[in-house]
Amino acid sequence: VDPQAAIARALTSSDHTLIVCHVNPDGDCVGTALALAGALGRLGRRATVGSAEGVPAALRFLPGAGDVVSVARDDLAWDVAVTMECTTLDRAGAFESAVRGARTIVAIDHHAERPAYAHHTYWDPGAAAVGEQVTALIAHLGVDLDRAMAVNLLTALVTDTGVFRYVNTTPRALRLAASLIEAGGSIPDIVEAVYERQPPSSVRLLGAALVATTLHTGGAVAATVITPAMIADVGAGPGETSGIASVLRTIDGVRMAMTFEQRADTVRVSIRSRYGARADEVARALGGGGHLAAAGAESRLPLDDVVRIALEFASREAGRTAAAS
Ligand SMILES: [Mn+2]
Repeated sequence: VDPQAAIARALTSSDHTLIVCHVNPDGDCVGTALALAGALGRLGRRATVGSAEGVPAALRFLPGAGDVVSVARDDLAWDVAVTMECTTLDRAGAFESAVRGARTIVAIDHHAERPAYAHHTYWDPGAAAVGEQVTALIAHLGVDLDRAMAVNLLTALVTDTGVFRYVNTTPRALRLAASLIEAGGSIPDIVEAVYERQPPSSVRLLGAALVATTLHTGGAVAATVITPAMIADVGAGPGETSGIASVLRTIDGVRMAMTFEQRADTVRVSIRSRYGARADEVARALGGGGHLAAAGAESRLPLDDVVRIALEFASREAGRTAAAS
């Protein structure tokens, strides 16, 4: 069965649809969720976007971002719940039970692992972003892209391709980007809003994290621990550690780059890799997941254990790919 057709049918007969972002929300899940909500609105259908951890400051420029809710009202019965990039339902955070309670569950994902909890699953690991999948879905719904949808979908694509630098920058992704620009999106405007309006604390935290970086496995693995003291020193808030791992990956010879952010009861691990080293393998060893080159985990183990396990798997991946090249 064509999942797009079944999902389009479910959505067009739903009076109230919940669209859920994953925890640690990014430009792809938020932009794509807002675009889908916009398309459903154009069809006269009510849609609510939920994000358990809200909308990161850098994404608040997205059209409709102000309407995103972070708490699920339990007095509402949802006809359809759509999850964006939630490989497992715990990725929906506080919205997990609302999703479970919906009459029909739809999962849209492009991560390496196929979600296994939904009635309808639209899974395409070849898609550069779920934004790419939802653009196709919106066409299936017969809705023309307006400027708001174009900005949201282009932001999904820009952020998930690292501004068209990662290996997922396919001809298909670039053709889609061109059509989204024609529909009113602007890459320079999105790049400025997402990456170039950082608070000074973020740039200072990056500096501290870079200074504290250690190299392992003959320089193939880079790692840094971000402590609560480092965060307090610069006055940074939650989410300001994102992007640091990709800077570590720019070091010559590095195949696997990792940041370990010490939180109250957890350690948040962000992993970026290249040359075929599997970031998602390392993430899975810590109970997380993700893509080949970008993955993450949040572990309740003590910091020392998390770092030890991550370094062990990262070194193995770095060694395996170095031997193969
Ligand atoms: Mn994505």
